[in-house]
Amino acid sequence: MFNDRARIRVQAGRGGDGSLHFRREKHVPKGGPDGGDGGPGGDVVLVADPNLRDLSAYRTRRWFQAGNGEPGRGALKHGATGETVEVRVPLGTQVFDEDGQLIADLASPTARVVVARGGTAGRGNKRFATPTRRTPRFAETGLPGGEATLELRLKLMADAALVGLPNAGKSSLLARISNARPKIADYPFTTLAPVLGTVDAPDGTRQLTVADVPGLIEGASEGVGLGHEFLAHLERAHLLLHVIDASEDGIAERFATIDAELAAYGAGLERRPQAIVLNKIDLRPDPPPFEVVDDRIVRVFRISCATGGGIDELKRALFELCPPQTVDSLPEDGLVDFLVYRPQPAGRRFRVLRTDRGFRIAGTAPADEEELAAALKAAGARKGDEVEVDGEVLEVQ
Ligand SMILES: Nc1nc2c(ncn2[C@@H]2O[C@H](COP(=O)(O)OP(=O)(O)OP(=O)(O)O)[C@@H](O)[C@H]2O)c(=O)[nH]1
Ligand SMILES: [Mg+2]
Repeated sequence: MFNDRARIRVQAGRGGDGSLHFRREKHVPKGGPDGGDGGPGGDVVLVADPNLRDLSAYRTRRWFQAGNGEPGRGALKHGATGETVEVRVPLGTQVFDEDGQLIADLASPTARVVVARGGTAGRGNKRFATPTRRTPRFAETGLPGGEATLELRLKLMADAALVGLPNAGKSSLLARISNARPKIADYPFTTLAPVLGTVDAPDGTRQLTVADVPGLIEGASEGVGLGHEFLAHLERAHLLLHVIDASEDGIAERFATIDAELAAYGAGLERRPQAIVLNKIDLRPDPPPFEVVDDRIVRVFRISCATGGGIDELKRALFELCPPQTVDSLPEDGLVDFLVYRPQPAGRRFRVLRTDRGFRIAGTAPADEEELAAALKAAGARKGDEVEVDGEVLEVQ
């Protein structure tokens, strides 16, 4: 099974609490404050991995939790940072939040996106010492880490993608030019899921990725056949290789059928450059000329996957038609490689401090009691503990 969608839940680590501690010295009843800071919580990071082909790993594993920061200790010992968790996803994975907003696009092989930020650590009491407050009897508690439910959707990254009716010979062509070994058979819908192949340049200096996508038929963009589910995988190909069986009549009509589906799907496919590949010329060595006039058509090839005729020329031309990608060469129709990170909602306007009697709220205490209760609970407060809010001592409910 090829899985191009998954839903995962991510939880970053909580920041470690600052330490409330005083130096112990002989003959000095209470030395100066020496409580160290906690360690920040670990992040959850999505990482693009060009070796992964789909999202099937996330059908069984859906929950990712980073490590909590460790608390600070006396003698100014700072807590260790919580462990970061990396979630590896195939190149071309897009990340959406629960409202369906795109938050990140892992479209480059080095892409890394923090999807849940570790909680800020609490500062130890040493940090709060001032000339007028030599013995601060409180320390900050750490903040909870971010959490989110994420929808992952893979849109394959390929330099070129093969499109065409079933049985046109798309998989045969991929097998001829690349390292991929897709299934080939003389019945329609042999290919049930996209296959990526790597094509080596004849001089060995470059490689291209070519995607073979299940055959399209009329109505594909509305869900007829198999192809519609996979049209999304064409979106990021720089060139479409439109494979047509040239051994039969009606080449221009079959071109138009597929082209109409690309246009109906939209998303830039209607503007994408196309190379026409007239296949099976062994069965009809002299196919009628391809006379469609269309400025998206960059080349017309005549090949036979059965005999290998025309394959070398096509392979060479592919490297000319798919120039090496640079940031400047990316077209403007949505093929951009971008990374967005939406920071967590604005930080809280208060902090929970741990005191030697219980807890204290510093800053602007929230008007919402539930928010306060949740923050206290996250800081480790239990029922009956004392909490000082705006100079008033309350009991945690
Ligand atoms: N004679 C001849 N047969 C070919 C040629 N190319 C492909 N075929 C045959 O055409 C049939 C279909 O080939 P596939 O490569 O599976 O076609 P496809 O476009 O991938 O088909 P789907 O995956 O079903 O969309 C197979 O029986 C191939 O052996 C060719 O150049 N000449
Ligand atoms: Mg196929």
